[in-house]
Amino acid sequence: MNYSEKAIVFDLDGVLVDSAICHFKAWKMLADRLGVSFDERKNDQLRGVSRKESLLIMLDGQVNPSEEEMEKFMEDKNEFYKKLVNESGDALLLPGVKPFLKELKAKGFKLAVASSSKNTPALMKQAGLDDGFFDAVAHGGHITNTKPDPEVFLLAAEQVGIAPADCLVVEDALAGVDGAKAAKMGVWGVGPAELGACDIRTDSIEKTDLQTVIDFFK
Ligand code: B16
Ligand code: MG
Repeated sequence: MNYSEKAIVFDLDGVLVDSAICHFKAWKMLADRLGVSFDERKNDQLRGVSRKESLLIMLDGQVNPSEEEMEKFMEDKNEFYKKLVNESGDALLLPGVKPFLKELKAKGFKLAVASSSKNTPALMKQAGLDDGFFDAVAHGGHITNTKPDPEVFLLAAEQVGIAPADCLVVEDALAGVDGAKAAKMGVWGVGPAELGACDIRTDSIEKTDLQTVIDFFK
């Protein structure tokens, strides 16, 4: 069977690339500088949400900067984040991703990326995913409302020309799972976070059978 009328819509950070740890370290650097408490549990609330919302969650009302100061904080965090991503080199790409994408493509699926991150183009380039793997890429630079709003998922579906009901979203964050559900798409949850009810739930792309994805569309 050919699945050219179906799409798999991938989140980027935590699904295709291992940049979540770089976000954590960069926010931690800023939090330490500002004397704000920040740990992995608080960091979990930042997964999938925008840079500005992440800053507000990190600050947690412990510091109340002006708009101008917030812009500077976000710039500093992003510079440190980009440096960490750059240092991670080839390790940025998560294991098993490219072979799985090739298997899906061979079955005819349309493939898209839907990420909150404005760093998406640079990350995809570094991970070697900018070379014909995807039919569409929707990211934080294209949208007004970030996850859990469905905007980025609906944009990806529109770009590949597939109805939302025929899309399956791969996500590692609760904000993304909620956004995919709001877009009326199927949800495949990966990674360690508590994601609530999902149509498919696996540890990672590497630890997923192609048949599990195919069965979802049957
Ligand atoms: P940036 P995703 C999200 O990417 C990250 O999970 C989240 O931690 C980050 O705050 C957000 O992108 C914005 O990223 O600061 O690079 O624009 O999971 O939607 O691929
Ligand atoms: Mg993610």
